[in-house]
Amino acid sequence: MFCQQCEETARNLGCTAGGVCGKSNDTACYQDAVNFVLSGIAYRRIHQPKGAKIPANTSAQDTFVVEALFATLTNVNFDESRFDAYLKKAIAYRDAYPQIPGEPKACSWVPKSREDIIILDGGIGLLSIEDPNERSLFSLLLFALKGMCAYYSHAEVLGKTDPAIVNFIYKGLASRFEKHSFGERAALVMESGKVGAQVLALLDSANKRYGVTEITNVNCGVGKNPGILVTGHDLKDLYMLLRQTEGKGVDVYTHGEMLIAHAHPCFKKFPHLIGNYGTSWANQKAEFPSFNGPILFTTNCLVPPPDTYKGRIYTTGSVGFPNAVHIPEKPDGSKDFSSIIACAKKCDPPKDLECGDLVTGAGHDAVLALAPKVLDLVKRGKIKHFVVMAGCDGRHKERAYYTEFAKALPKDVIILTAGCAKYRYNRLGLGDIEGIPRVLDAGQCNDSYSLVVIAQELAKALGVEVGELPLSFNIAWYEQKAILVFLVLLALGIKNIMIGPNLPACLSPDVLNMLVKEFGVQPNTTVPEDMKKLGITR
Ligand code: FS2
Ligand code: SF4
Repeated sequence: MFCQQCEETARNLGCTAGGVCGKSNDTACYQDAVNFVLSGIAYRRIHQPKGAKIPANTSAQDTFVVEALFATLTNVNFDESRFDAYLKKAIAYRDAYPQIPGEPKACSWVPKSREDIIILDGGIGLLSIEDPNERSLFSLLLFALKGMCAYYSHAEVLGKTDPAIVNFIYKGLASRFEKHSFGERAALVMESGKVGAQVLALLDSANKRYGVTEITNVNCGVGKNPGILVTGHDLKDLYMLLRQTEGKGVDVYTHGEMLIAHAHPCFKKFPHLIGNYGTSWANQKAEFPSFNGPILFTTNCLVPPPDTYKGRIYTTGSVGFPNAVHIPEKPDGSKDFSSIIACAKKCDPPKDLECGDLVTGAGHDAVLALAPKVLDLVKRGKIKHFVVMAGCDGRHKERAYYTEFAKALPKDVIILTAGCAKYRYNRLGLGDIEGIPRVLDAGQCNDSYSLVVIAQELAKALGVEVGELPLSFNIAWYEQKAILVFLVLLALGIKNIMIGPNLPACLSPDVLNMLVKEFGVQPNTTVPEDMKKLGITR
């Protein structure tokens, strides 16, 4: 195996003998095989000669490609048997297209045995791309496509689709086997940022089905009933579960990225949605044992569970873990959560983690409703700077940097955040500036879209360019959705983004050089030095 798609990759080079995330060599090889054949589907779809007899309606195939690619994103699916099924289905979809003369191996490759997949050098993983720059640029693109598929699938289940986004996913996948110059590949990566902005906007509008978020205080205590903990990003799963648990004597709690649900009016109507339990994905092993009840993973991040709560893990959607109960979607889009509800009834109520309450819901609608006040505070010098600290949390000690950075910010600085990175500083009691919370949490990582809208609207109101605002970016990344969000920011012309705790391992020296030269991308260093670099004065 060779995987370097996340920030915790071994030695910041690549995982080669089992993943730091817990992904096995065999599962990693299966994921490579799925990715390889998905690129084969894309190649055959895009390169058919005029008049070729191609499948008439590909909507089921499109949904499949999005789901399968999403399943290969970090911490989504650890279950080899699910990838075996994805692989077989991918081959069937690919083979529904006519062959093309001179097509790449991915268009005809069929493994004859498991051993054909679990091999170290089968020419199907990313290391088979020999040129380091080509590999680096295609890796960046592929990671962005994975993030795109994750967000697109959430929008799609809520009825929002966009063929232009799907077409770009095929275009990107097919490019693996095409001849492109460095410049052309770099342009494709930038295009993924542009399309990424479209997918974020699509999901933002899809999530409005549950009402526009309001700035909300979220209870982090516990009730007396047994509970179900819902983690991940899929609001529709949470909604369906809440409907099915009504009047059953079972409470529901959010975890991690699901915190934002409390800020949507539709979710506020459920009295048995008690509150948020615990912090970010990175602390699952410490926090989940005391929840006592079952845990539903609607998306990443899943940390391979220890025996203490292994039997209480349920997965749905693209998520999978060997031997965990998987709740499938029915043809009408509904899901039957009766097994997890029955499990909860047999469990003890959760034990209070005594974390203190949280504030969330500062999406673009909620913040822009406060725009006159915010602008007045900026003009009166009460707010001197905004710093976007969106992104991911992670397990490594060096992430304490983000807590220290938040603590060290002068009191006239507002943090704009989204994603699970916020759990590094959203309980610090950083206070407010004349009623405006100093940590404005827009919600999930996809709600970074809100932060961009807020910045654009503030710039407009002040009659300046976004680049002229007292606004800096100090982003924490972990997985491929954060890569997509990063590229979205670049595509929108945001310069001098600081990123950490490590730079993506897939960046070749030439690609890194391009990011530094053209966009001023910079790695984070120490808190005092970075404050200076970002122009934040004390
Ligand atoms: Fe956090 Fe994990 Fe949101 Fe990422 S819960 S790192 O995959 O998607 O941010
Ligand atoms: Fe390693 Fe990250 Fe890949 Fe897991 S997802 S195998 S930790 S690089």
